[in-house]
Amino acid sequence: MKCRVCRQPAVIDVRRHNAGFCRDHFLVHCREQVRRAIDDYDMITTGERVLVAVSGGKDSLALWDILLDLGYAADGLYLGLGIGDYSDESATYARAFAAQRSARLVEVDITAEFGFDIPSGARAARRVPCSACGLSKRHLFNRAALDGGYDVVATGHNLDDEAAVLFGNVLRWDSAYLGRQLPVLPASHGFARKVKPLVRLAEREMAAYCVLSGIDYIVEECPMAAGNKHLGYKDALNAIEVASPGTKAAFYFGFIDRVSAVFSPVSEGERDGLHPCPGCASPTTGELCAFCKLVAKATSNRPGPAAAQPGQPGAG
Ligand code: Q46
Ligand code: ZN
Ligand code: ZN
Repeated sequence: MKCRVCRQPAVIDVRRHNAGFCRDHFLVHCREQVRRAIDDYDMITTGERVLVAVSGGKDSLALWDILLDLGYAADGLYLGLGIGDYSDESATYARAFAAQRSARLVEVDITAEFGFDIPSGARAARRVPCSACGLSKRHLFNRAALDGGYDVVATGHNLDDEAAVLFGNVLRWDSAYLGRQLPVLPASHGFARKVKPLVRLAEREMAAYCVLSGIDYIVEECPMAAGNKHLGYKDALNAIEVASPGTKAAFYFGFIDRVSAVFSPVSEGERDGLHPCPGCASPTTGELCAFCKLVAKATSNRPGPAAAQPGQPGAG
């Protein structure tokens, strides 16, 4: 197979585009897909400050790299989740990338700042780890963006991630989630704007992007991911995609462009009942926000007053 652009030998084929690319034109293709996603959905305006949620994995590091190449003022935010060796190792990749690109990496360590780690916090709160982790990440990314004066939080969700989440939400007809499943969530009521600039790129393309541009990333999956429903949805969609390339993109973009508006009033209604959490001032519909409840449960049996006080290294 030859490169679609220069006719030199291709190093990768992208079946849903029915195209091969040489190294250089593949990197251009990835940047172009991100630029188009940003333009099509009005994700980021020139001059805005972007906070990239960085995990040390291929998607978030590729996203950060591309945003910097496109000229955006993009800092990274790494959350130390306390998931054993996986967290220690993923942090080293995030730091190494930041150093290599002379970019600014903000770090928040959940154990040091809030007195619990995700595995033990999830057990104490009787939640599955990914649920405790997901709500913590959403809360802390939002907090860091608002406190740091960033205009927008960018996450590395790719086409495979978004199609799998959509598939799960459609299987359950979860209308509130369907209303929120957009490539851009505008800022409102104490929420920073959230954008997903990788929605036009598949997981395999992000791995190839990192390999071809010399970005080292953590290859191991998070050990807590085993049994995660989304992995099953991804496998199911991959089987369909092999037989019929382009189906995943048609499924996701068909929903975004033609169906999602039907569901948005449901989630807009959800935002109406919001008020500031008495614990942390984040918007919530409950007495305390989900993160403050998690912190309270996760630290309720810990001795000493340091557990829930932010900014005390070594607490917990
Ligand atoms: S980090 Fe957290 Fe993921 Fe690990 S515990 Fe689950 S949500 S799998 S992206
Ligand atoms: Zn080429
Ligand atoms: Zn709170």
